[in-house]
Amino acid sequence: MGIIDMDKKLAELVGIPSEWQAIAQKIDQYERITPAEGIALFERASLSTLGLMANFIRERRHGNKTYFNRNFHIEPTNVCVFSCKFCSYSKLYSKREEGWELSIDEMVEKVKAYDGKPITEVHVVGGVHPKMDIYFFEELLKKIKAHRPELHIKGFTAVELDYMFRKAKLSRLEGMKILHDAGLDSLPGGGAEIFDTEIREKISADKVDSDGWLDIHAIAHSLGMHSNATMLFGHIEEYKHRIDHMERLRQLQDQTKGFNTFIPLKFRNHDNEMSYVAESSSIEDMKTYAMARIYLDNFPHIKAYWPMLGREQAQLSLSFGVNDMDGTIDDSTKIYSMAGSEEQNPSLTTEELVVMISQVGRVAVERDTLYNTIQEFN
Ligand code: V47
Ligand code: SF4
Repeated sequence: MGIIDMDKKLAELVGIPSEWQAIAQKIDQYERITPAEGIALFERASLSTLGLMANFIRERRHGNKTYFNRNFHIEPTNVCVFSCKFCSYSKLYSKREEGWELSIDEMVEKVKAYDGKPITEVHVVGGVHPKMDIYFFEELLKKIKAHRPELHIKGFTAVELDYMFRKAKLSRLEGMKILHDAGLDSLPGGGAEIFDTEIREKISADKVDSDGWLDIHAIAHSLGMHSNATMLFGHIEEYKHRIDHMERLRQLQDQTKGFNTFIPLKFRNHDNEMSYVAESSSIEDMKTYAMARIYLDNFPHIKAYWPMLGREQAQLSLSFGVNDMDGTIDDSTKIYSMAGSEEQNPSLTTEELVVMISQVGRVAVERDTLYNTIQEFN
C-alpha cells in the first residue's frame, strides 16, 4: 500500500494537510525531496505529519525490524588537543591529571575481558592525544586482531584520523591503508557535528573541516570499508543547517554507497562551554529523526543512540523513522554521561534491549556491524 492510500485512510483520523500531499506523493513514488522541501517540512509540518511519512518509509524498508548489536567501547584517552565548545568529555593536554590514557596492554586486557562472550564489535573512539600516533594505533589494532580475529573493529572518527595522518606526514589514503591493513574494519560517524562553515567555526573551530571529514569517509569507502555519519543538533544551528548537513551526506552516499547508518546526536548541555544553550525538546528530537528518515533516501539505517537519548525517548523514536538502537551492553562509554545524559551508566542486557523494542510493537533483530542478521527475537 502506498502512502497516498495510507493518507486516504489516515487523513480521516489525523488529517494530513493538503499542503504536504505533493511531498507524500513523491515519497510514495521513491522520489527524492529537495533541500527547499526539507526546510519547509522542518519549519511548518506537524510532528504527526513527519512521523507518518518517516514511519511509512521505515516500514517500507524494514517492516517492524529494529536492529541492535553486541558491542563494547574502548576509549583510549579523554585528553584532547582540540577544544570543541560542546564537549564535556575532553580534558586539555595541559591538565593531564583530569584525564586518562590507556596503554596498548590495558586496552588489549579490556578486549580479553570479553573472551567467551558473544560480542561482535568493539568501538574504539576517544580524544585526540598528541602522543598516541598512527603507529601506536596500528599496533593496538594488530594486537586486538591477533587475539580475536573475528571481532569487528569500528574505530576512530575522521577527527582522530585527520590528526594522526597529518602528524605522521602521510596522505589520507596512505594513512587509511596502514590502519585498514592492521585490522580497522569500519569508521564510526563521530566528528561530523554540523558541516556549515559558520556554525562549525563557532562550535569546533580547530578540528578537521567539513570537506576533510567527507573526504576521509570517501577514502575509507574507496577501500571497501563502511562507515556511519552523525549530526550534532539542537544547539545554535538552524533547520537550514541540518538540511545542508544531510544534503552533503546524501551527495557523497550517491557516489560511494559506503554509509550504513545516520545517527542524529542530540546536544547535551551539562558541564561544557555551551551550557547556556537550552537542550532541544522531545518534539524537536523526534522531528529531527523523522526528517533524517525522509531526507536521506539513500541511507539504509537511522540510529537512535540510546545512551545519549535515554531509553524511553529511544523507544519513541522507533515510531519516527528509527530502525536501529546501537547496542552498548555495558557502561564502557563516558561521552554522554559526562555531557548530562539521563543514562549515567549506560548498560542494557540483550534481554532488556529486546523487551524495550518489543514493548513498542517492533521486532528485535541482533545484527553484526554490517547489518547481517545474527538472530531474530520474535
Ligand atoms: O562527534 C560530544 C558527540 C560524538 C556532546 O558511529 C556530543 O556507531 C551531544 O559519534 N552532546 C562522538 N553529543 C560519538 C559518536 C558515536 C556514538 C555512538 C555510535 C557511533 C557510531 C558514533 O559525540 C562527537 C560529538 O558529536 N558529542 N559532546 C554533547 N555535549
Ligand atoms: Fe576532542 Fe572530540 Fe571533544 Fe572535540 S568532541 S574536544 S575532538 S574529544
